[in-house]
Amino acid sequence: MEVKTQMMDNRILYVRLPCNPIFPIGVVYLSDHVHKQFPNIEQRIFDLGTVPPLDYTSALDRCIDEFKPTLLVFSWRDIQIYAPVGGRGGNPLQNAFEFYYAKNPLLKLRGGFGGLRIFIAYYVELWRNQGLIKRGLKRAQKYNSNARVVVGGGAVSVFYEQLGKSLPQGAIISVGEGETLLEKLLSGRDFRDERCYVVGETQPRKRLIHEQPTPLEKTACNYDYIETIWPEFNFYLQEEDFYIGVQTKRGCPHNCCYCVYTVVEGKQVRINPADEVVAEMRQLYDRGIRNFWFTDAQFIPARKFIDDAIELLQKIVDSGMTDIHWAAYIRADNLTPELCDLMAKTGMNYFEIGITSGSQELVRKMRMGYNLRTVLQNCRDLKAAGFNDLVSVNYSFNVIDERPETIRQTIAYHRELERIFGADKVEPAIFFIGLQPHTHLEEYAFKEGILKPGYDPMSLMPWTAKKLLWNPEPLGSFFGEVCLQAWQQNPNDFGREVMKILEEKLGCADLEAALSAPIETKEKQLAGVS
Ligand code: B12
Ligand code: SF4
Repeated sequence: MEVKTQMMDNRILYVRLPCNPIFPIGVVYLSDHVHKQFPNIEQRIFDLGTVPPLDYTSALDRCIDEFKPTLLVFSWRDIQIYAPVGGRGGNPLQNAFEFYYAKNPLLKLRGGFGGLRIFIAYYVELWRNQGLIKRGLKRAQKYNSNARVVVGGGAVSVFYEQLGKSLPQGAIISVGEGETLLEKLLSGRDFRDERCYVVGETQPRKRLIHEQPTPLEKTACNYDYIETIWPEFNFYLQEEDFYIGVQTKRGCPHNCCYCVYTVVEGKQVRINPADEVVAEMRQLYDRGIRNFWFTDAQFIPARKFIDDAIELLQKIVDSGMTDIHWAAYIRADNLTPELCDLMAKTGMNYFEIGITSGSQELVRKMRMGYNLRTVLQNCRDLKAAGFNDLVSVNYSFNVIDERPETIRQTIAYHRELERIFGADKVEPAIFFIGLQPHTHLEEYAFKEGILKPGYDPMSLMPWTAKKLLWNPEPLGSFFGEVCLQAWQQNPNDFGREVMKILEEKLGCADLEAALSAPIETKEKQLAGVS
């Protein structure tokens, strides 16, 4: 199908598909970029994250009838729901664990029912979103028979291969950042060299997701313009506890075995100029925003980006925005005392460290590139710099080669973090890895015969979900029981309870044992799978 749309005739409607009300930074950036390239194109943002579920279809219809778009840009943020917290329709991890591991038949039954509820909610959501895309396109074609649809966003980037089967013919499915794809599409150029494919026309190229994104110099988002195309913008300004997204860089150079960010965003780190980031924050600040989430895959991806982080934070200080707070994913191995000072001074009041395990041996086997000793030292520097807020430490047990000994090491490590920050300030977030396509862990699962190529990573069928919710035997049932006990004993402080039970059952190692990893190459080590 030849795409030659007159750029002046384009009317673009950005539809953020239903989602918890997280600021829709993706569509904001896309529409800002398009406006900078094609100032005369009419655009509108429509965020279904702010619409009650019963009104989704009628609100979408109304918006299309009113705006009559020629191009529909659907942004789909998340699909996967395995989290140790109450998600949409219940606590998915708890239900799955009750169903898989409970010995008590009543609990198993409850897990089964809870799981069924989540299973239904998950498929209803998938079908509903696909339905909204089809419906939107059909309706737009009533006004413009050439109307087209492009679909992208976090969820699409992860599941682009699967989604092609259920989206309308001619839909363009996009992986990763969408700015240059839209730019090419709107100027009538061939866009097929971008990370995308057209449903019914081409199959996704092999390793499409591993292709590098087209370089792009990011400038401050123009919120004066955004508020003219987004009638509901105020929704996010009213609630004081919203953390509004600001991106300071793209890309992550690491190889952590379970992580797909590094391919979605690419390994090449591209820094947004500090002045532009501050100018963007200033516009939000002037609209009353005080909480920012730096939406980077990692705020400090490696030591060589420390200077960039320092420059940005120093410019925030110089800007006089002294009463703000910010949060981010932080690789705490990449801090210096100077950076720690600036982090505390600029109001960082929450961060997540994804060390995954407190055992240096396992951290190495998962290819995470962390030195746990350095992380501890940097955390001490951060505390000394005056950081006195919440740290969420993400642990995922049982990823690879977990043993009682490595669990004891994780406990020792966590207790040391508690000594540094205070036990009430360090929140152990216990995740189980949801296996994602295009990761080293997926390759490992193929190699070990746990999954077969061609499996459906979006399936929530109990037999597939049990494998994707990574918790293999021999320790799988043990962790299952520990988690069930924790939910029973202290559901509101699940993470700390899990740590407590593990320590009661297995004890705590010497910190030194956690920090030193004997160098040995084992067959199972992920470093061998490439
Ligand atoms: C930062 C982040 C968070 C922060 C968000 C903070 C905030 N206030 O914004 C926090 C920690 C809160 C978070 C939480 C969750 N997150 Co999160 N998060 C991310 C992360 C790292 C960046 C997202 C981001 O904002 N990027 C910056 C913006 C500019 O990019 P973007 O929105 O993706 O948009 C760009 C492109 O996607 C594209 N694009 C977007 N839409 C469209 C549309 C079209 C047509 C086109 C062409 C392009 C396009 O262009 C945009 C501009 O370049 C991504 C991973 C990643 N590296 O992308 C995961 C990610 C989005 N999260 C994900 C998930 C699942 C969640 C949770 C649901 C986890 C959970 N199970 O609890 C929760 C949601 C919590 C809730 N309350 O509902 C998944 C979603 C995919 C999936 N697996 O289903 C991702 C992709 C991670 C992953 N690989 O699994 N998250
Ligand atoms: S887990 Fe973090 S550091 Fe590792 S590859 Fe992913 S984004 Fe990068």
